[in-house]
Amino acid sequence: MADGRGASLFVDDGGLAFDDANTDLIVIDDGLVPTAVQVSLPDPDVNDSRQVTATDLGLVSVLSGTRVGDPFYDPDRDPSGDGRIDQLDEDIVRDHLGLSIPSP
Ligand SMILES: [Ca+2]
Ligand SMILES: [Ca+2]
Repeated sequence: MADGRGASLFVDDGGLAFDDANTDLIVIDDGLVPTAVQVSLPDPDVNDSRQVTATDLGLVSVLSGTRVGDPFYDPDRDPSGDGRIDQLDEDIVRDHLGLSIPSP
């Protein structure tokens, strides 16, 4: 998106705002040197059904309280990608309930 001063911002996410990798690339181009920044975006579609539903919320909720290193921790059910499954992750899914994610 241009800011009116010749700078631009691109988000290259391979066509999806939410993807399996939980990371996306932002390119900031000031007209001189483009700079790429890797960012993490939440992925509320934890079962990759391309819809965010109560099923996703249940899959996250059942593992709430687990973290990296715990036997039941599952990174696919950690929408924030911070290594802990907690209320924040449930809130991310809840905030996106009903969202449909287009096919790539
Ligand atoms: Ca889903
Ligand atoms: Ca988390």
